[in-house]
Amino acid sequence: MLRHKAILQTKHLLLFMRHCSAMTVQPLHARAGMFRHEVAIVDTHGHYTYQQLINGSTHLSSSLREVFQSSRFTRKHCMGVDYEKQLGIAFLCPNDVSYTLVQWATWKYGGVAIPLCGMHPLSELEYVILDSLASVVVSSGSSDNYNKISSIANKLRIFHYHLNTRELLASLDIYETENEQTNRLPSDQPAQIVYTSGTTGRPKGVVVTHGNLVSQITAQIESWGWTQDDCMLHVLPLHHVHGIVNALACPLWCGAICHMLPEFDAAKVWDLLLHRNSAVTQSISMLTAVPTVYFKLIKYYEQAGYNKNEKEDIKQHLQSKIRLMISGSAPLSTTTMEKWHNITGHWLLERYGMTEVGMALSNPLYGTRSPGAVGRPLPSVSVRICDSESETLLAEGDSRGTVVYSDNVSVGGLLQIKGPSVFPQYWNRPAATEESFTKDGWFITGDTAAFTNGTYHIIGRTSVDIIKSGGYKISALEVERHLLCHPAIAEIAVVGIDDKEWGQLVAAVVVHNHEIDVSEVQQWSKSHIPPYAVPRLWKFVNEIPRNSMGKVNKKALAKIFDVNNQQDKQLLVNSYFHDLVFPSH
Ligand code: MCA
Ligand code: AMP
Repeated sequence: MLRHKAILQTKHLLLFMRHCSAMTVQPLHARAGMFRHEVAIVDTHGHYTYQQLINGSTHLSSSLREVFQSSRFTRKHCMGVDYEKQLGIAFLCPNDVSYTLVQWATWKYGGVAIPLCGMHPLSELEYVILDSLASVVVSSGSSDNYNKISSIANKLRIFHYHLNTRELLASLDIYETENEQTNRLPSDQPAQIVYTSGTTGRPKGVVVTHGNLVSQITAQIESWGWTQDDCMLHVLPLHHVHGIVNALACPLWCGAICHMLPEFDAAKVWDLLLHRNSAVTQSISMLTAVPTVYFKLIKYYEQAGYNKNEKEDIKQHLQSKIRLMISGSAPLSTTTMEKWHNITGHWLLERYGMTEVGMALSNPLYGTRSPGAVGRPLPSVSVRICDSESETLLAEGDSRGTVVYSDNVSVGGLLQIKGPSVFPQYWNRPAATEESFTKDGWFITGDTAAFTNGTYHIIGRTSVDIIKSGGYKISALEVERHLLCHPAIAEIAVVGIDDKEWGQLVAAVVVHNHEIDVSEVQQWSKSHIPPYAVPRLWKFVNEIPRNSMGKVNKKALAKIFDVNNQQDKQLLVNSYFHDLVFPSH
């Protein structure tokens, strides 16, 4: 009864929000009171109700208030910067309930949540903390998280607040009422800053407002038929929109369950999908992941050597228990889609999104999901495709339909997006913000798209310097910039090489100064760039070919890696690099 009431309330709220032009929104955390006694999060330590999330986050919010006031004072005086208006709270939490508690506590305090990534080297963490002008850094979980944050906070003289697990768990059971003041927030109030790779410069902070968040969440709730009975399996990192919004905020918005794994682990995911060895009564009904995850799940299944009956049982279980499996963040190959269908009986629903806009295009919940296509605009999202040279409008559409203005739209053009889910600005970067929007306010995605047979297709990117590997966006220029600091590297060009498992592999063409040991360079790289950005393929040359303007033709250069030569590739990927250590020339 309660559940039905809550679903009805959700529907009314959605309708209300669509039709009113109020300048405030009910933020995610303010909805928890509707589902108090339901389980919200399951993690490796236990399970937590929505009331416990209210309790823990309200308690933490009060602690942060005290910390914030003193730290703002400290920073103002020690660095001479006016932090009065910047309520940034950067946080490094594992994938467990503490992440949501910090996020909600930040919002209850009126602050901006800036999620950090535990895999990033210290220099990268420090960069994000400094660039975002965070005034407080919060950590929870392992001593590794504590040590990393503590060393940066000491260096930058920022207040470090570490959540003591025992205290945190105790706070969950101290009853708190909601904070009336934050039950509605201005829709343009920043909720979070998510860092994403730029093409040319350092990573940029994408400011996402509460209005953006609500719009991004509700578009998914409506398009993908979310209900309170759903249980999402969460296997993604929590510093990107896919993990933050699609896999975590959506279930919490509608009173469903988010079952969080600390990290992706194929064996554990299969166990949970099949509801094996699980102490949890609720079985998984949804999964959202990047194509690499599905590739790895298929590989694990194939290696398990199931017999015919076992395969049938698996398929039957997944067909009866799982409602929807979604893929995105990178192109899904037809092979992966078909293999997954043969194993599970499910056609993956592929959708297209971006940190700056949330989800924009999606295959249908009901009806045919075409391989290689990303479907149509989500509710409230407008998209258009413009000719890449003349900028002529080729097609424009929204969830009601697309008008085609030119047959050239099947060849492809620049994809642009507009709507309430689109971010307002890159943090502290007015020039970059201005460059990213057309004069009439459309966000320029940098992706090339076509519209054929009633559906959109992503067919490439405008810049070869953006690589997508394992669903992560990597700037080739950033990797080059960092690796050039290695004493053995004289010149470097980084390119993305197509790969069935990772989508693209990061590859480096290098001119070296003296004898070079690739495994040493790789190890060294890990303290400067995230592990997923470290080049996996290496080629050593005497000279990197350049045109008369001194520019490298990266498309031509990529051919140096013969992807059809499996032996060569295997050798490289497996890091038997000694064969590749060339004498100095
Ligand atoms: C890791 N390895 C790699 C790569 N990453 N090798 C080649 N290329 C890579 N990119 C190697 C490691 O060095 C290690 O090798 C081995 O693979 C296992 O590493 P591990 O990190 O444990 O890998 P994993 O856990 O299997 O990770 C695969 C993953 C992960 C789960 C797919 O990459 C991931 O979580 N990706 C999701 C990123 C994401 O959320 N993107 C969304 C952003 P060795 O064992 O030899 O050391 S896009 C977004 O948010 C927009 C809005 C959108 O549209 O969604
Ligand atoms: P990020 O900047 O990390 O949010 O990644 C966004 C980028 O991921 C987009 O600009 C696309 O290039 C890519 N992307 C996301 N979903 C898809 C998809 N389904 N197919 C192809 N590319 C995608």
